[in-house]
Parts: sequence; C-alpha cells; structure tokens
Amino acid sequence: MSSKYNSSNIQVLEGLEAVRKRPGMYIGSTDEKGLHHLVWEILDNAVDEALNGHGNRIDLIINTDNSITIIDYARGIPVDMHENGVPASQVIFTTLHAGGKFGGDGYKTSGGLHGVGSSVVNALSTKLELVINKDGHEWSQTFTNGGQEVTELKKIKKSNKTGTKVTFYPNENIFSTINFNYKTIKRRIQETAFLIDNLEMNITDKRDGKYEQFKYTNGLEEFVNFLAQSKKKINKVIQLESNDLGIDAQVVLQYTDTYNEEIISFVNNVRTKDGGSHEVGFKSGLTKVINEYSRNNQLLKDKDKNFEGSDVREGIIAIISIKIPEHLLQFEGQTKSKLGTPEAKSVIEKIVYQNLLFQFDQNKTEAIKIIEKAKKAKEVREAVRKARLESRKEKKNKKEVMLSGKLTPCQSKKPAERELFLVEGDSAGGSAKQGRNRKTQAILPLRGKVVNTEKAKFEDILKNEELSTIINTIGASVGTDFDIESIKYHKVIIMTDADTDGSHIQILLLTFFYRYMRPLIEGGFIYIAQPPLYKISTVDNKISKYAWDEKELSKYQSLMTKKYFIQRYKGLGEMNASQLSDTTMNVDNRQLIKVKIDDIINAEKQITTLMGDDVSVRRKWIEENIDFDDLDEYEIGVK
Ligand code: TSJ
Repeated sequence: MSSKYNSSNIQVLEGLEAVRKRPGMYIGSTDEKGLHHLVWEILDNAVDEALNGHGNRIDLIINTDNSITIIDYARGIPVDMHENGVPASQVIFTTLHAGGKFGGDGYKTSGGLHGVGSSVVNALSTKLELVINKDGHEWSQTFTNGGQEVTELKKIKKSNKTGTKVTFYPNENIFSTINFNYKTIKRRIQETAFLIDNLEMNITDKRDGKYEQFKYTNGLEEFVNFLAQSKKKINKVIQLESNDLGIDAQVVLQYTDTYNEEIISFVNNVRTKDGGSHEVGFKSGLTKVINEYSRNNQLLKDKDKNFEGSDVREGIIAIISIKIPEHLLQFEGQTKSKLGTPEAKSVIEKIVYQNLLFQFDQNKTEAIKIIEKAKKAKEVREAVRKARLESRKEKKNKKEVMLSGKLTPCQSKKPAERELFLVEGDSAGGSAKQGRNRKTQAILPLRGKVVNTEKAKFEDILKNEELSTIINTIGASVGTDFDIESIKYHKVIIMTDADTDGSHIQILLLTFFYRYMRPLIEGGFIYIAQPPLYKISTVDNKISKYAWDEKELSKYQSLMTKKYFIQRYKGLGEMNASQLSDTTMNVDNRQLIKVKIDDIINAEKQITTLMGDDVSVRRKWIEENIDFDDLDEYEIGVK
C-alpha cells in the first residue's frame, strides 16, 4: 500500500475529516432525516444513470445490520486510472465534489447537493463496500472508518455484466439513530418509479422480509391516479408534453371534487418543494387558457370578471416534471429547492397555453366540466368577499368585535404566550375553564358537531357553528385568505377524551386545519393535549401519581410501599378542575404533542382515505396510528 501516505491521499483524508467534523454542512442534520440523506445520495447516482438512459432496474436492500445496499445494472462507475494512479471510482468515493468530472453534460439530480455525495456517505460510514461490473471484470474495493481504503480496487473475476453495487454502514457515533425507516425509503423509491417510465425499482427489507416492486409504463398518469385515489374525479387525466429550449417538460393534470390545490413539481426527478419558475409558468398558463377559452365560448359573460388563479386551481392535482441540462440549472433559496431557471417558466407556460387550449378545443365536454368547477370556486370567492365587506361595515359600529359567547378568553394580549384550548364537550370545558391559567389560557368548548370538511362545501363550512367560531377566535380568516401573521394564539391545543370519539374529533379538526389553515400546521402552532390514562393512589390518599402509559404505571406500582388502587380515566370528564389543570394543562406537567406535516403527498392521501366514506378504514387508522401509549410527535401522514 505504497499510495497510502502520498500527499493526495492525506488531502483526501483531511477532506473527509471535514465532513465528519461538520456532517450538518453536508447532509443537513445527523438525525433520522440526515441518516436517510445518505440513502438519497447513493440512490440518486443510480437514478441519474437511469435518467440518462442507462439501466432499467435498481434494487435497494435494507440489511439486518442496518446497512443499505443499492444495486444498478447500468454502465458501472468508471474504473480507469485517474491522476496519481488512482482509479476514477476511488476518486469518486474519497474526494469531495468529485461528481461533475465524470458525467459530461447529462441530466443531474438537484442543484449540486446530490450526485457528488458518495464521498460524504463514505466519510460518515464505518464501512463501505463497492462492487463494479465493467470492462469484462467484476471489481471491488472496501473502505472503513470513514473513507480509509482497506484494499485497492481489485479485479475479482471475469464478468460480462455491467453495473454498480454499493453497501454502506452508517456510523453510529455520528447519527442519533441508524434505524432506517422502510416507509420513508419506499416512498422515495415509488416516487422515482413514477417519474422514470419503465424503470423497475425493487425494495427489500431484510429485517422483516418485506419486498415491493414499482414499475410504471406511464408513470406520471399513475402518479396522478395515486394522488387522486378515493377522490371524486372531474375530468379525464390530461397530459401535456414538449421539448423546447433544451428543456424536456411533462405536465399531468386531474381535477377532483375537493377544494384544495396540489401542485407537485420535479426538476430532473428531484422534488422542488418550494416551486419556482416552472410552477409560475404553469399557473399563469393555466389561468390564461381557462379565461381565454371561457371568453371564446361564452362560458364567461361580458359582464363577468375574469377567473383568478385560485379559481382555476381549486381541486387541481398537477404534476410538473421537467428535465433541464446541467448548464441551465439554477436553484434558489436556502434549501435550493426552488427552481430559478427563467427558461422553465416560458417553456411550461407555452405548453400549458398551447397544448391545453388545443385539447380543450378538441374535447369541449371535458373543458366545460373543468370550467364549471372553476365557476363555482369563483362564485364562492366572490360571495365570501362580499360577506366580509359587509361584516366589516357592521363591525365599525361596535367597539369590540363580537366573539363567540362560548369562548372564555384569557387576559394576555400577546399571541406568542396565548393558548387556545379546543375542548371536547361542555363538562370538560367547564373544568378547563376553572383550572386554566387565566392569563394565558383561553377555553373554547366544542358542543356541536364538527362537519367533515373533506365532504362539505366551503359555504357550509363557514356556516358550521363550531368551525366558524374557531375561525373567528383564531382571528386570521380562512382558506386562501388565511393570514398566519394575524393569528391571536401561538398554541392551538386540541383537548379530547382518549377514546375513539376523541380521536375522531381530532381528525376532523386536523383535517379542517390542514385544508383551510395549513400554515398553522406548517408553523407548528397546532398541538394535541395528552390527558393521563391512570391515577394511582394509596388507599389513605396520601400519595397519588398520574401515569400516561402502562410503563409509567408499572413503575409507580413498583415504588408503592403501602396498599394502593388504580383509577383508569376514560375521559376528561372524570377529572375535576384541579386534576385536569395539573395533568393536562399546566405547562410544568403536561405532555403536548406537536402536530407536524412531514410529507404532504402522504398526508394528502391519508386525509382523503380517512375522511372518505369508508368508516372501517377510519377506525382501523385510528387504532393503528393514534397510540396513546407511545407518542412523541404525531405527524399527519407519518407516524
Ligand atoms: F454514489 C455512488 F457513487 F456510490 C453510486 C454510483 C452508487 C450506485 C448504486 C451507482 C452509481 C453509479 C454510477 N451507477 N452508474 C454510474 N455511472 C457512472 O458513474 C458513469 C459511468 C460511465 C460514464 C461514462 O461516461 O462512460 C459516466 C458515468 C458518470
């Protein structure tokens, strides 16, 4: 191993050392998210090959020892000698930013974070095994301790296959967890299969023997069908395609009978979750087409105003997937997940405008169905605006804005310290009112029925007493008008019984917030209170303790020296004001669950499934996902 101590090698180790010193700089974090980043870094290299037309199958295996194996059947990483007599493959795994040199100007995933990350993965792994089939041989090299080569790249045997196989073992001392999440990886694998037609993606979890295969011949259409599952569809799926200015663009559209818009965009197969120029082009093209077609066909009368963007996007599911060659790629924003490339706007605007207008002209019935939907959206929007103007006029005459009579307000005027408890039932509401901290905690008991916002029309939602009270109390309007800057409470806490009804109310409220006040969830302002499940007391009542789960309960049981009894709380109503305050409301003792959205696509699907007609699906979900025994954070879509 004479090459081990030459100068380029020392530089290499210093480079990888920098990654180990500040992993966050390279992979964002060292938690579960950062751990999965390692998978994306390796996977994206194999996906890039497929994207450029090499290989039609990728396998991912989660091994029992928490290592990950990724295999492709493409060209194989180049093994020819590079500078200083080091093979190209070794340079790739030991040098930071060595990605670009080998690829030419094909399509590259993302704005630079991916594709060059194999050395970062190596640096953060205790072991990495590389097997390459190429140039008539199988080659292999292994690294340990974050990038030190155990062996040089060696010819193992003759082989006429081609492809690359990488196995890496994440470093337990660097990551807070090395337990890979099947669902998270599967979602990404399936998404990739949706985006690259005819690419076979296999995922195997050796820990429990699970295996799934994803392969689609018309992936984007199947992606839209997947997202629209269990929603009522308004039109037949529309597909638009073009190749212009060197940019390959595909747009797939489906309107559903819901009130939200879901526009999901990808650039070179990487999600651009903050949108960017392609989404801007899509939106302006769509508004233009629908207005123009409606005018030309008298679907809008002369006296009618034009459709606004939100009207033509209500209920839409759209996937925009574009391929941009590397020299045109520009990303913006902190996370580089917003496309800057100005050409993307004109390309997408043009295909939507030209091709959609053409399709509308070809199929008037389909066009009319979509435009009728936009018309309803426009009517509701105009009605809400009118109603708001009138209520503003009324309010001018009164000093205090009339709030719901049911609200017990708090004294503080600072939203940052104010908490709004949404409490199931009047009796628990009464206890909460007595037991609260008057300064910061406001109580709003929910008596009536919360409507299922997945089913109801927007007007009916505004008419629903419970929801309109919540909207007024939070004080930041609703829907497209919702203004997160105006919220009057920085914690909105849902407090229900720990039973099926309570869970159902939670889901109804969360669905409402998700659909109509989503920034409230995204900003982390929504919480779920956790009342204790047990109280354990000595018979003389001198000592009593609350327990939130069985584990805690048995801990207290083992500590008891005198005779004791256990009370199991079935609902908030069984606690008096001081008990409720002590256990569930008091900042010092309570356990709150912050509601997060980890993945919009998945949340979207779950919400639809949950709020659809099938009661048994809902019951099953509640049983499986709302687990009062072990919960740190409750995520819509992901547990
Ligand atoms: F990330 C990684 F390096 F570890 C990795 C790379 C992991 C896996 C599973 C696959 C790959 C990978 C890389 N698969 N295929 C390739 N292809 C190339 O690196 C390659 C091959 C040939 C040529 C050429 O111009 O002839 C160019 C490239 C980029």
